[in-house]
Amino acid sequence: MPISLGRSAMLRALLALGAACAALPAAGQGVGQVVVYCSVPEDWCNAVARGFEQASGIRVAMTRRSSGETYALIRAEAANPRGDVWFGGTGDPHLQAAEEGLLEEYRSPLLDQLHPWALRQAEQARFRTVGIYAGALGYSYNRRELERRRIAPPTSWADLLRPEFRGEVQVANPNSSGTAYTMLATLVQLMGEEPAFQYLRQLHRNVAQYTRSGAAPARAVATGEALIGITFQHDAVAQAVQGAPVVVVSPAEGTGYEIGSMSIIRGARNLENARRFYDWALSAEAMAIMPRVQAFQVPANRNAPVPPEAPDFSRLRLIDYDFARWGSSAERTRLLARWDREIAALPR
Ligand code: S7P
Repeated sequence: MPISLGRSAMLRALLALGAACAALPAAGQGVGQVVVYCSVPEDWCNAVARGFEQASGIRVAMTRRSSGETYALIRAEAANPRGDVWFGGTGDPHLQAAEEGLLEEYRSPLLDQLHPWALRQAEQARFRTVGIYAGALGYSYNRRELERRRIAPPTSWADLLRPEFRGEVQVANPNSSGTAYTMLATLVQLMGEEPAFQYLRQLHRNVAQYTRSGAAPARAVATGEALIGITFQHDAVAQAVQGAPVVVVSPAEGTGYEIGSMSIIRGARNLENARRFYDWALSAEAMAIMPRVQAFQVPANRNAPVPPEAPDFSRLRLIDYDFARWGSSAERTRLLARWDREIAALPR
């Protein structure tokens, strides 16, 4: 039955229609926002935010913190989550958060494009996290400074204890930094727990400072502020390609590695947008951003280009890092508490 409207009713109806149309997204555009907690370097966070905004029309509110700090924040906000996605950072705290019920299960349609190691990370966490890149641990030294002081280059973990490196080594605090936790868990797996803590006690004498951020020691080596920085190898490569006199070392005894991860936060307020971000971030297109911002990890999508600067995993002496164990809530909490008690508290 046709409906007839008076003039003012017609005007009201037209205004209402206009307002409704203005609120609708144009074809192909998303609405609203997604809140991303980012644990990779700032440049990469910003490039990812811009890339997703362009691809989706969804606004990204991004904040950057180290891996351990982001884990602590998500835990503190669990009753009232403010973040939607946790992008990047070492996999261990993602696994711990998954186990503690802080993350949302999601099976992206892009999972079948990933390398087995990235998928294994997802399976291990019952799809509450996923691998997005892999990076090997190591250290770097300032070649120019070593030559000037006529110090023989270090090649192993053992070399870092040499007396000439007293007060010359930087590494992050494993509570805030995923990189430094990877070192802690790596040494325990490589040497056994008691010898590893004995090693860390000796290393402590040579450590100038424990930084908050894991990659900061590589920057300190580049400027000559530190002789040696323990970081992921790709973070030191990023300094070397900019022309700094930085030499990257993969320790002779062997070393550990990370599966950098991504997760959706449980109770995400923008869940649909979080899933769209997650799918986009797993694409080869999104991972192609990495080398453009000098992120030289191995990307998880099989179709994404591997930067030639990325350390070649097949040539590294890697331990069989037990992510299930060292990413578990019990072990990560216990190891960090032991490090606080027995290492951080030591005088130098
Ligand atoms: O710089 C890249 C990278 O090394 O940073 C992440 C790291 O966990 C964040 O820094 P923190 O050590 O301070 O937590 C790594 O996942 C990534 O490869």
